[in-house]
Amino acid sequence: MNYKLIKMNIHGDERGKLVSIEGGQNIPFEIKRVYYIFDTLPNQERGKHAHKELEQIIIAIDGACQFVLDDGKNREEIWLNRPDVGLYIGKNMWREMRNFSYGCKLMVLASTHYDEKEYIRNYDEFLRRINRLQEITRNINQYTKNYIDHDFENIMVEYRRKKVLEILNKYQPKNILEIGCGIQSIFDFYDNYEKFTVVEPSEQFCQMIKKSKNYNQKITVINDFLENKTEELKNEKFDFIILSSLLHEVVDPIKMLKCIKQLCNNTLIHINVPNAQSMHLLWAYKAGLIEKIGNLTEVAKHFQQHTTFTLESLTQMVNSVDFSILEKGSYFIKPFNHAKMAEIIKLGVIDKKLLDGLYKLTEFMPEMGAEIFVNCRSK
Ligand code: T46
Repeated sequence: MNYKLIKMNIHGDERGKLVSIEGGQNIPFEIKRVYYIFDTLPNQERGKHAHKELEQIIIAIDGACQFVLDDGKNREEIWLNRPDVGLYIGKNMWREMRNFSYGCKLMVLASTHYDEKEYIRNYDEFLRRINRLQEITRNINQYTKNYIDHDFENIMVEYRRKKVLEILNKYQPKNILEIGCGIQSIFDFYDNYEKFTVVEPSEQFCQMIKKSKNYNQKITVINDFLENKTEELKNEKFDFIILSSLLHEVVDPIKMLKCIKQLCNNTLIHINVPNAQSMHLLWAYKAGLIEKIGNLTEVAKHFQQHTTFTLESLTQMVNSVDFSILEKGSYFIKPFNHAKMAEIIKLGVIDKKLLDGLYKLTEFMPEMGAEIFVNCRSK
């Protein structure tokens, strides 16, 4: 349940009592609004709604009333009857207020300005939202775990980063947006920026990158889906957007590219995704192990991937949203699937030097790398 009671200190003497509430000290959010409710009546109920983003602290500065709190799964009732106890209610919590004592006065501290669009006043709609949010959280949690658990993916992450860094070092952008950072953001490896924004839906990934020694005041980490933040980020004037290993995972890649387009102002975008014509897949196809080039493999489904790309189909998609391509190619020739690659590394059959060689081998096999990339600009 996203609520808690916060006890506040009373400064009292023979003249009476005083409670002080100080922003940034005993309040877990920045206070943007204060309102109070008075002239309440015992037979009148209030509330009966939830908030999408708003956080509040409610204090019965005089009298008492009962709060019903509901997170879509459990319902709890509490009494608010002390001026030194605040009820914190976080987002996505249904609340009802009843049994007001005569003259009860509630003072409310709120984290946002008043916005009626932010209310959910219909209980069924609230339940639908909660179910949707839980589904997303479950998927993201499972996704996070799969990536952390998978051996060879950690090595692929390093080579993918190497590619992104080559491009960052070439263009030296100053205001960067990274969409979906995984367990480590690129800001750990590239520091020639003035502003760095990360948008990442996994809370665990966000917490991990915030613990980095390179995390600093120039960095903003937003724990959300890009689609929800496009409006907010529209005026940021990013000069570089990194969309590394993500486009194949989203349900609607064109929609995502269109969201990105709204953030562009002569912006350079780097996109990389797995290659459906990677050497190991072509080999598996010729060996009769896979029926068709371009089908999602079992490992791909495990990682919640939705779309397969070739250099040609990625180019077409990027062109279809009016981005012009500056460079494109592939990197890291991967002869085997992830599991076999992990196995031969464990056995010592190939070492770091040979892995580095595989990264560069696309010089001779330009379209057969395990991953493909395009660097483009919005027209
Ligand atoms: C909450 C509980 C504890 C405004 O114009 N500005 C405001 O800042 C607020 C809070 C309300 N209003 C208007 C909207 C309605 O026309 O005041 C009217 C009464 O608001 P409402 O019916 O939402 O009041 P309650 O007591 O049911 O709920 C209020 C808060 O709205 C709500 O956020 O959590 O108190």
